Amino acid sequence: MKPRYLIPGDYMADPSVHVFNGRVYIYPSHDRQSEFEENDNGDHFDMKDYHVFSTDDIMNGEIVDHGKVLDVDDIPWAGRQLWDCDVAEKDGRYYMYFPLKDQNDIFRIGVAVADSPEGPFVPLADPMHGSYSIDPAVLKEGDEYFMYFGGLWGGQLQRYRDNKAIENPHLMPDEADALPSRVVRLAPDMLQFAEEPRPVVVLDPETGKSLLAGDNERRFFEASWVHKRGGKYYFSYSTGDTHRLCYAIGDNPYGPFVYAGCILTPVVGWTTHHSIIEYKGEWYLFYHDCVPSGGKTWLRSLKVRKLEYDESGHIIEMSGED
Ligand code: FUB
Repeated sequence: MKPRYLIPGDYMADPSVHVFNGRVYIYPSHDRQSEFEENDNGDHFDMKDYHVFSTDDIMNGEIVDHGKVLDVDDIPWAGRQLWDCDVAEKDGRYYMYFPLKDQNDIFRIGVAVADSPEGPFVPLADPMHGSYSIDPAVLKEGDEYFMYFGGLWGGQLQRYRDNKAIENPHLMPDEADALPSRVVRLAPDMLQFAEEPRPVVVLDPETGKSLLAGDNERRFFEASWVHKRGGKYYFSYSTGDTHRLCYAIGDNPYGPFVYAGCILTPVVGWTTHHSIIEYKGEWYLFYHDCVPSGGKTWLRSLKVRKLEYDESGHIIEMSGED
């Protein structure tokens, strides 16, 4: 079955997708034409609001737009750039986690709360204490919730070591361990971290050691997502400057995860970003590309396709050119 463009009338990216109350809810970034030139800092991703979409038939059904659910102008601590968000449900309330630069141009992660998966979401007055960088993705595991986050370059992860800002932000040398994504358990009120974030280590299956910073074809760059299948945890992510979606498999939400392969080869456009869900017995990959905008990397369009596993539980690699 061919991939489907989900929202042909607008530019949406970075889909975080969940099933709430039997229905599929899509929480994307909302791309727009920016006055900023394209640069390595990502200034051209100058998004200002979020919409929520839903459906009960992923490949063929109507995609309902529930409208604008959060605007940067309503966030008290806002500077600029609403990047990839995610939403988690607990006890009938819905918590949207969003990365946004504060008034010092530093990415923090904020929370906004709603009584329905359709929003609208009301933001808290301050970002989450101890939060940094971008791309929050939340895994619900029984009564506990784990947030994965982080992104290199414009996502500012290289500014931090051991959860503290360093004086001279820098990437690691090629022969050092790759800078990892982070994982943190959320507090029972869902509004703060319950602990210090920990590194999400991706191991090389050959050496049993961390992937190296110079292993650009396989190491983490941004766009964390975790799904569970057959008792295993699949940590998937973008390799950034090599434009691949890759994954690694672990036995618990904290990892470590063992590198397992490529999910999607490069799409048209610089960024690649996704989520994976099971719905009505089938698995789906939600992602984006820039074909409809003629390759403008800041004007991305949402896509979905079916995802399959082989008998050993490995994801069958797909082409981003399809
Ligand atoms: O949409 C802005 C940024 O681009 C996201 O936060 C990254 O994951 C990349 O997709």
